[in-house]
Amino acid sequence: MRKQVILLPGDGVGREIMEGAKAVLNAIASEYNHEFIVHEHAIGGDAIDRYDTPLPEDTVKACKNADAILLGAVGGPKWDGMPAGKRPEKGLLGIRKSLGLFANLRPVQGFGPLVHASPLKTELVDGCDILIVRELTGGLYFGKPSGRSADGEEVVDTLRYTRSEIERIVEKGFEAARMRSGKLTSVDKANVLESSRMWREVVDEKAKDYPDVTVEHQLVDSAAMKLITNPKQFDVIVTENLFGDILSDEASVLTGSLGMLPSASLRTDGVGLYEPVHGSAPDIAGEGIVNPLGMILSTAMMLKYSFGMEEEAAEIERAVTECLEDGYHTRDLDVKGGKVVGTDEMVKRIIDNLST
Ligand code: GGG
Repeated sequence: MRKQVILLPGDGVGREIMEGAKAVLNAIASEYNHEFIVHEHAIGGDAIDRYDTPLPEDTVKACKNADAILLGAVGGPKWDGMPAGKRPEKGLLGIRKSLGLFANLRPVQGFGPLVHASPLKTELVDGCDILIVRELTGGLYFGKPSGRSADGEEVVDTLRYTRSEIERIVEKGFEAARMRSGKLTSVDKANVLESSRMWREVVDEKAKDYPDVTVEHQLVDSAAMKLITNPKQFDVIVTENLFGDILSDEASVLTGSLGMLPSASLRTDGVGLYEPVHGSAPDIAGEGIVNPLGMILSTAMMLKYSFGMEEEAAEIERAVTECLEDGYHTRDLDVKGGKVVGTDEMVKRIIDNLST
């Protein structure tokens, strides 16, 4: 197969983890006789430095013509003082919006060898397998008005959703639940927010089309607590943009490190953007110690969801598991008796494990 992939390394550790993804893609290409045509483009702070905008037109155009996109991370203190329109995160939000990528899938899966790396009790996390389905192009991150008054004394952000925006993401949640255990937890704040009340209405309405799926509603504050006190009650969680962003970072505790979590941002036609859930980690950028697994597992998600390469994706996941079973991990993971290695060695070991 021949596929066009755009690489957006971004900022901080973004470039280091993207090198890992490229190496894994190359290895898969030669093993399976695929051709991945990769082109790199700027986004985030890197794009601000080079082109004075977090999302150059050229980047958007290239992404619109691609089969899939891999993104590293954006942001960092260097751009903290920038006006709102010139913040690195604007690039990330802008590319998701420009491509209409409304569904963000964030699997939270405990890898066997890491069961003791979580600060939570082993019996709580052992066997945890949750899929967070986060709405990605609406809600507080995009609602207008958003800004600061002229005297700087008042600020406003707007939480806005249309019924059809809610319907399409809730449908993704039901579809995912149907493919898994048949349980869907919808998370909202319906006791306070009007948007959440409409969200709940839509979920109840859609539930009629999915009699095979059991639905429950949870308020976000309670769900946040249960996610770390009784995580195994969850299978698929569907929620709006901000809640999904926060809950998935929280859920990463179950896996031992935020560095482990991959994600896919999708629309309905298979084109997708794949990125680790973590940010640019400026405190460790350039040190060669960042965990590349969230990025590599995102690459596996790209092969599976955008290119239908189930076998290749499964092979990457197996190679990652084997590497962890052999005791190798980066510094962010607290595994007793394990061997701490740097980013490049971790990538090399995974590649060595492919096709063996
Ligand atoms: N790779 C993810 C990343 O760079 N995250 C930084 C960020 O700004 N995240 C906000 C979001 O995912 O909505």
